[in-house]
Amino acid sequence: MNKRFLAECERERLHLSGHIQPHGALLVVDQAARITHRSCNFPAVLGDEILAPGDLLPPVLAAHCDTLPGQAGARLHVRHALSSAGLSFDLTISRNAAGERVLELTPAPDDDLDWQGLPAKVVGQPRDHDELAARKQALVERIAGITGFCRVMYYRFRQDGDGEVIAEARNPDVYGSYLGLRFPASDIPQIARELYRQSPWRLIPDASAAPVAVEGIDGVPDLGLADLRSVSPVHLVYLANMGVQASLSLPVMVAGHLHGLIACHHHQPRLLSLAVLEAAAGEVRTHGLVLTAFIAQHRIRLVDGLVRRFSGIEDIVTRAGGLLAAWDTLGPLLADELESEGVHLLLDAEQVAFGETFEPEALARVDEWFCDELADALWLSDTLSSELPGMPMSRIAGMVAIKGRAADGRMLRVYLTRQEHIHEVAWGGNPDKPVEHHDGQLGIAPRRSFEKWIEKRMGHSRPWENETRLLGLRLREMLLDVANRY
Ligand code: BLA
Repeated sequence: MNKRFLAECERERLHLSGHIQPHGALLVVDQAARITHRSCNFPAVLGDEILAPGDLLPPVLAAHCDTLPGQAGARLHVRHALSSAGLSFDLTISRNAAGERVLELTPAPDDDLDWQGLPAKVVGQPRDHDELAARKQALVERIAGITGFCRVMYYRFRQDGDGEVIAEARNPDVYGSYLGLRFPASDIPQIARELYRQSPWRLIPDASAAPVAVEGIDGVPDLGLADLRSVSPVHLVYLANMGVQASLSLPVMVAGHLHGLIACHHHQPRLLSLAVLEAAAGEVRTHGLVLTAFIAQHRIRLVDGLVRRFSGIEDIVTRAGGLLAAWDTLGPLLADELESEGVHLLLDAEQVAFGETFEPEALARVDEWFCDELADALWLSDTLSSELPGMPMSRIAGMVAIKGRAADGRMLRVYLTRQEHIHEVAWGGNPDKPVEHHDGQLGIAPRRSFEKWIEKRMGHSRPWENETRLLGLRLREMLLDVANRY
């Protein structure tokens, strides 16, 4: 992947585009309720409401503004806040990073929710992973029902930043399926994810609509959290290549992190009212809380059991009279506890091994690097050959490395291993971005085809679990403790 060109995507200052999408009008006001900026379409959208930079905000809007909390990122929705030129307008007010208030007025389309015929809402806490998966499927079906979008996907981010579609509801007459496909991290730059983390939704009702400039007294206002914010030109090409005219993304949040997006596509322009957007965002927010509770429950049980975990090891070592003497029982037990296929234990120059382990040359390189070049007491990887400099060829691709010095000065190292797991990954199009000329310059471009593209993935083991670090640290503590005694 071309790193130099990819950095371009992270440089686009999305919040300072100085433009909005044309389906609504926008005002920025200062602390004294004076208008500092407005979108050029303001008169056209609002009919006879001619407000200009320098004017005071009219009382009907100022009253709503006063109720907005003071912290940056605060947000307020008012349905049918204003009527003008025979139209009713929804109002969103948000506070940007500079402390200014950003007002967005959008005509309220006459699409009030028809709850009849919607797929049922499943409530309560899922008990296992199967029930959780069913819940994700039910969620995308319900969001499709609420929004009327033609393809609704549960797009989950992986630890490596790539993402995959794990549930999908779609109209098969309009769209093909992306279910099970993976997409590279670079499709959604970090800078955009940060904005989605802070917003309840991102709606692009018409990807081919021309943006409108925002004019003002001085400078370009921060529109990062404004839903009307104009869309990155690169992303507009992406949507066009996907055959998407309208898109909606709703963040799935787990403990403050962006866990995924509910990504919705439509083949025609599609504008939603604040009422519909709030209903959809509410369902996704609730799902995020259910998911957080599910993950938290698992983690709590693990932490509660941690003190007792590995306590059997102590007895085994005591009976045998030392770590190395206990190896016949200890080796398989350690491998099993961390779901690894092999394990090495080294105490100064002495060493024992069990299961699928490193070839001697590879072990020597791993040991030299981990002991001499790395400060960390615990390190793990599922793609050793690309992360460990000078690593010789090996069947082992995954490792948890643990080290510590016993009280008598002996150096203890434990390497838990996983073998290379060669497998196929189905991507939504070739994930390597083409580099193309645009505006006379070479730059990165979205791919043209999203047809399934199979990669044969080498050099990776099965990924380590989220809990592996915690278990590894506890294991380290316990092993050093027994090493000190025997
Ligand atoms: C934004 N990219 C996005 C968004 C999604 C995706 C969901 C959020 C905006 C939206 O709702 O449309 C990507 N959409 C996907 C993926 C799926 C999907 C993975 O449906 C899978 C099912 N994109 C590129 C390149 C760049 C890039 C090369 O391909 C950068 C040079 C950038 N993507 C990019 C930018 C945004 C974006 C800048 C922000 C758009 C905005 O909010 O203005």
